[in-house]
Amino acid sequence: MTQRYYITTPIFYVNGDPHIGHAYTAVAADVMARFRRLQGRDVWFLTGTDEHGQKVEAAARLAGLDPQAFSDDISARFRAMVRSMNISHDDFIRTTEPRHKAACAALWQRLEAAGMIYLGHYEGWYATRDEAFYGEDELSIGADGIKRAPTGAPVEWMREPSYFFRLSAFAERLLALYEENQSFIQPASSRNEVMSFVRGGLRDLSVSRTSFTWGVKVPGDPAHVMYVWIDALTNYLTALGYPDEQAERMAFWPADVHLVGKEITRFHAIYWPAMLMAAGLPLPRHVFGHGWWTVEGEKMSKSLGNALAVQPLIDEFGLDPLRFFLLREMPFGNDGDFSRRALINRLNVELANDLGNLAQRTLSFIAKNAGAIVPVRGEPQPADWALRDLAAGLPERVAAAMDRMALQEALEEIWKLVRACNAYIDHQAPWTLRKTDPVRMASVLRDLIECLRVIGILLQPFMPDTMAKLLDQLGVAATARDFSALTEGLVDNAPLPQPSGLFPRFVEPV
Ligand code: ME8
Repeated sequence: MTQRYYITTPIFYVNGDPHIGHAYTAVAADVMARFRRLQGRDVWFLTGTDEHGQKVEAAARLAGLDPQAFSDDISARFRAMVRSMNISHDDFIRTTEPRHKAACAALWQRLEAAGMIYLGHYEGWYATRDEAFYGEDELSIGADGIKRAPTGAPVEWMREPSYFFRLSAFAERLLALYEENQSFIQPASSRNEVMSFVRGGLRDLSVSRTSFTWGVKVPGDPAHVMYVWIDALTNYLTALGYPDEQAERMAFWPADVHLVGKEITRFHAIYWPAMLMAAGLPLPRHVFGHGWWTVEGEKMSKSLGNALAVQPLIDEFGLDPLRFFLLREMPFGNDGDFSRRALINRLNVELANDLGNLAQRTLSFIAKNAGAIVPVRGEPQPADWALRDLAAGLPERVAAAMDRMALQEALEEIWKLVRACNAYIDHQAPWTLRKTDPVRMASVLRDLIECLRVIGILLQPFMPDTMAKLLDQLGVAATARDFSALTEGLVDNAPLPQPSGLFPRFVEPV
């Protein structure tokens, strides 16, 4: 049976425009989804928008729109952003859709029936910006005299009737889960943080609000709307057809990975599994909290006006170079800085010079001097074996890195072969062999394009359009591009199309 793979991104708040941070998560999830598809797995990849809550209601008011019209507009911008990043999602969920409200109501009722929800009162310090309550000990008072959460968000005292979820009952079971499944929370830094938080004890969670109305109504008590995080987390089930547990797509549950930014790992690694345990539903296999991008050394924020939109970057640098940069710049899980200089440097060194040049000089040499056909191998020499071994072992090393979601490491493994090919072509010097030993020249060129084929196939998830172009130039049939075809080879003497450059060098406009 085909193994299933279900991966999700966070659903993004529609209180502001999409930016490079959102695109980052979407691209990383996209690379994982495409990689699994090429491995032959049955993939479901979900993204979407989170449209309820006080924050969205307030943003809509500021824009002079009703929250639904406001959400429709911003949600469409997120949809456009993921389209322009060439994201291969299978579904785009919106929490204002009827299917989602039905799923939230059903899950709520299931928790209530299990005795996991009760009515009480909530009072405490609430930060609207974070949609979260904070303990007194977490707050600080700024120079402006305003009380703030650790995130910098201003807080205000709130008291209201509220339903509670019996989160406190789950601390032991959650800790046991983290112990038994060591990779449930990744990376390790997030795991440690969550574990010490849970060890500190959990309080019951306030899961409804009466102070505003933009949300999913609590079944049987319409004065309350559900806390936006309860609503939001449920989206991962909604998209599979919950509450219809017979729905075909429910076979994708439990999710393999919830990919999120590290600031919301807590919600996914504590609240969500506790809710699922309480409802008697299977738990996701992994929660991965990736790092944060700053822009030119600064935190991205509305007030600084430095949130990078993706379209101008795609227009200037090209889509695939941008996708590449996002995953190449720092180990997946770490924070990184998005700077124009770093981006241009990566593009020119690793794409234009290393890979682009390798493909260009090999393929145009074949076009000019080897009859524009797939050259035939001769007697191998030791240098050939070293290169062939490196290429033959690469798929396994890349797959092992991807299993750990070490996306940057996967790229680094591939680049080891790219660099080895460049060293090989320099040492073997086919331009000299052309005069002295044409049989050997053909053999060298063949080894090079076999490596390019492996590189092109493995890089498809990262740079789908450009790698399609490379594989076209190598004459690789569309049916021979998934990972099962990696061990196959090119066909002796098959004609090769006219090559053209893959990655132009970026030159700063003067
Ligand atoms: O938190 N660097 O939505 P959100 C890297 N609706 N990633 C970034 C980033 C940055 N500077 N800025 C944003 C929410 N992200 C909730 C989620 S899920 C059930 C509900 C990415 O619009 C990153 O994935 O605030 C982060 O977790 C997400 O956008 C936050 O999006």
